[in-house]
Amino acid sequence: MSEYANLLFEVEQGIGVVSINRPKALNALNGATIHELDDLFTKLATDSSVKVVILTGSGEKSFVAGADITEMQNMSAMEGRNWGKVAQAVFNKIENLPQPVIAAVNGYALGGGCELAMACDIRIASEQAKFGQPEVSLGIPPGFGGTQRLPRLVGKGRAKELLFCGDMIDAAEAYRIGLVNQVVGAEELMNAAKAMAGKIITRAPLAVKVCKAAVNEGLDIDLESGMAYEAEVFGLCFATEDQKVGMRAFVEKRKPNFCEK
Ligand code: CO8
Repeated sequence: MSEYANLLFEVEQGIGVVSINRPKALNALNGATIHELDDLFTKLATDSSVKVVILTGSGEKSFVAGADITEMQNMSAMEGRNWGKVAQAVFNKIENLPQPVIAAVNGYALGGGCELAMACDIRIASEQAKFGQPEVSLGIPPGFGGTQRLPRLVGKGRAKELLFCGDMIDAAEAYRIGLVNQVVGAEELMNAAKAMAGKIITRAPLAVKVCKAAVNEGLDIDLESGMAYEAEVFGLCFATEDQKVGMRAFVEKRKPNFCEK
């Protein structure tokens, strides 16, 4: 039995699969689910048996249909602010997890659900997935990072259209504007996510972690500082066994067998 009321978690061949599991509420994020995500991702950060994480939603209909509206309905301004900050910190933890995180978006990814998918490194969507930031129809703006991550992914103009109009877009449109990396048939979604995770696992783990950290760091600083960061971590990787293993394997025309965690 899962130790969580609202999450399922399993590990198979180094891939940790996290499913938000409140299908009756279309996997809406209530406070308990956010706390469980916090707990699980805190543990994952130091779990060397998990090389890549896939985040998805239980059931066929929804990835996550947003923050739980019934729970937010009567919040005061102070409660809303605090709730937003707590969830933002959890989403930041997911974004900065040392291991790559792939969102397998199986259905509705609305409001906090779209924001959760955007906190992941890569998004693979089923053809049935729908994305949107409908908060303006509820009298609020996004509060779990949507106003910040959406323009970084799709550009300012497209982000503002999605934020101001609150309309849903389908997976094909999400792909067209760069919100998702790949669209696959619903039946193929988990296979596609696992195939990508499996490919990443064959690459040098430390080098992958460094790529993630450098992209995340670099997007928050100026280009020159980002380049300096890259030069540092590039240099550090020459002190790793994986650099020796990888380059020796290339020269000897065989596949590398990386060892660093
Ligand atoms: N919260 C709570 N319950 C929900 C949510 C939600 N976000 N979404 C769906 N549910 C529940 C419904 O109430 C319903 O419950 P019940 O069966 O008990 O009536 C059940 O899930 C099934 O939903 P529907 O009957 O509505 O299913 P439909 O297929 O008719 O519609 C939709 C599916 C289109 C996804 C529809 O459910 C919908 O519009 N949901 C809300 C989407 C939305 O507005 N999401 C954004 C929420 S706000 C948000 O995420 C803000 C994040 C930042 C907050 C910052 C706070 C400080």
